[in-house]
Amino acid sequence: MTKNALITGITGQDGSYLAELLLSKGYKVYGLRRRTSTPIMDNIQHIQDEIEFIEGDLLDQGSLHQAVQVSNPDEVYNLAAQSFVGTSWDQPALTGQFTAIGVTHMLEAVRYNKPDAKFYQASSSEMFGKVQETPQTETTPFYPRSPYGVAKVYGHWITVNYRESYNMFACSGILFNHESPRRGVEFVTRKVTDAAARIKLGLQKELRMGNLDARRDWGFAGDYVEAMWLMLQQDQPEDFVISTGETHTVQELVEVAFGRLGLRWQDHVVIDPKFVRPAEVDLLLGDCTQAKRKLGWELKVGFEQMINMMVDSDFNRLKNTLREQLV
Ligand code: NAP
Ligand code: G4F
Repeated sequence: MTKNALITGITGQDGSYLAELLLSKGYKVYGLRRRTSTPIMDNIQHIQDEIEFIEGDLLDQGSLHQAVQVSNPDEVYNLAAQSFVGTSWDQPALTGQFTAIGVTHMLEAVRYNKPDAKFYQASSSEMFGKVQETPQTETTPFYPRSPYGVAKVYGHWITVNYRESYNMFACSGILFNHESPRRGVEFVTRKVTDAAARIKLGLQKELRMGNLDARRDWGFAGDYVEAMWLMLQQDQPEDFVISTGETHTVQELVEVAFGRLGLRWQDHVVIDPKFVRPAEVDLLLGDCTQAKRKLGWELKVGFEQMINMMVDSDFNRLKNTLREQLV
């Protein structure tokens, strides 16, 4: 029988890859989408005719009740959030409302309307913040370092609480950074790959950056959405760390991206205090042994391969735009 899935955050990076995956498995996919004056559908344009969109917002409880009633989901993937850490210092209260309280709104909508639906919460390695041990596992204590991280800790624990209070199948994926050509340009990987391509094409001269010493465990978003799906195919709800088990500095990322286009990064990168954060997460490195063992999850795309993919995508996109402008 066809399964129904409801995805919040469907227009985002992960929402788009997850929708593709679920459609390929024969799911009927419903996507919660905010009304915007100028719709930005870049990530899902190619599959938009296969998705049933429901208008709603994490802050509007009624719209979430309706979304669950209309979609009658077997599985709910709660990916919507204010997801940019930098912005969370500029808009801490809004980040708390979307990224923390929004999770409770979604859980309530599921509890009232479809309590047997399986629920996935998009938790984050940002919750480990000032890391208490390395590598980080499912049992590493949280020590968030940003309003975003604090909000995600709330979202994580309210999901655990609904599981324990109401016996719901509710679980969290503690996902480490994952990237792709569909990543927003404000995040460091895409900012760097886009800038390297612009510099190569003569559209830009310098790239202004913050802390190059921070270390992240970067994987490919397409691999990570598979882990989300696998978590909801289990008999018992359980939280899992999803990561590559490798860590790289921001400088290494810059080296790979500029190197792909034969550029010397030192000739272009300028440190700008504007991009240095009030409190930094210095090092993230995940241990996903449990996900490999219990879910059978496997990583397919490595760090360099992913950065090269992003650089090539940005370079080709910009080159085509330039070509069209010349015609
Ligand atoms: P993203 O590209 O920023 O997408 C966020 C999505 O949330 C967008 O579709 C956005 O819609 C939607 N949204 C934001 N506020 C909303 C609201 N009030 N009501 C309804 N929808 C709202 O993020 P992503 O990288 O795909 O990440 C997906 C989830 O995983 C997020 O919860 C993020 O915090 C979490 N996460 C991400 C990573 C990572 O490395 N990517 C790692 C760990 C956890 P609009 O298009 O209308 O803005
Ligand atoms: O790419 P970022 O903005 O990602 P960050 O803060 O690690 O958060 C991402 O991953 C989390 C999982 O751990 C998600 F939950 C969250 O939603 C998001 O997807 O920054 C990565 C690192 C930071 O240490 C930052 O200080 O890059 C450093 N950085 C240095 N210069 C910069 C810049 N980051 C940005 N965005 N822009 C810079 O110019």
